Amino acid sequence: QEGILARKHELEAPNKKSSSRSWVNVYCVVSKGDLGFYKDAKGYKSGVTYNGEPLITLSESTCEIASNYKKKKFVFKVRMNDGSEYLFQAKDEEEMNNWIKTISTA
Ligand code: I3P
Repeated sequence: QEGILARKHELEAPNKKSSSRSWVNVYCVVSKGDLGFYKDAKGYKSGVTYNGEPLITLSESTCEIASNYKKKKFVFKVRMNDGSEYLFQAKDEEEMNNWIKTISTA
């Protein structure tokens, strides 16, 4: 699965807020058990990740609806085993549920 999602880096470690906290649109790709972020589809094709960020290993991550985040709708979160956490906003409920399913089962 791939597509554009708005992303916010919420935590960079357990209970440690990220210093770069604005929402940015990133091109997200789940492939071979990893979640990767790219500027756009072209970036994905050429293998250049957004800001050179490493891929996220989804077997070591959890994904769920961000029910405590009230400012936007259709927001879900991905937490890595190092305690880092990202929020993602989908365009509607169906898209959100598709991503959660893909990320959770990858
Ligand atoms: C952040 C930006 C985010 C906001 C965040 C701000 O500022 O406005 O949209 O999160 O608030 O720090 P900047 O763009 O200067 O980095 P929300 O959209 O969730 O409010 P926060 O630090 O309270 O999370």
